[in-house]
Amino acid sequence: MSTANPITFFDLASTVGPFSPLTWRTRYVLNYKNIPYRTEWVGFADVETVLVSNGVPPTSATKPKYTVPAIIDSKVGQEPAIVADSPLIADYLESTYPANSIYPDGSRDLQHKHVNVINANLLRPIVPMVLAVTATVFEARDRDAFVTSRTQDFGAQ
Ligand SMILES: N[C@@H](CCC(=O)N[C@@H](CS)C(=O)NCC(=O)O)C(=O)O
Repeated sequence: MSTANPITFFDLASTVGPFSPLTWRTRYVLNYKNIPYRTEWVGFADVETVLVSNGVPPTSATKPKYTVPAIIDSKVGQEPAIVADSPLIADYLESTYPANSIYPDGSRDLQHKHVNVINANLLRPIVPMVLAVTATVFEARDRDAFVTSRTQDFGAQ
């Protein structure tokens, strides 16, 4: 594997380093597989602008349409692979870089089901409880954008 073309990994900028459980999913896979990457830190206020300008596809038809994590794998002599959405990124990295498998013993489907259960029963229910503390990890401009966005979504400050 060449280190001349590390994968570009889009993660959320903060004052405390990597903090998003969703972007950590991709960071863990990259680290576990020892795949060279460089992090492009994206302010919360700039997620859509930065991803659109890099040709990253939307992850949803509804708001938020553009989300991190996302990766660009620029391979010499080939079209770059541009992937968003943590489960799709995991599948892409596993099929492209099979060493240090993240799906041992045919466990892919079970792991994806597990993640779906965690999302529905743990992550989504605790979001309203962690919104206030999440806002504190951003620089001022991103914090303002986060508070505006989540106030619209959850109807309270
Ligand atoms: N289904 C996506 C969800 C990713 C997601 O929601 N990312 C958040 C950051 S943790 C985001 O980019 N939000 C942008 C916004 O709310 O505008 C995945 O698993 O990658």
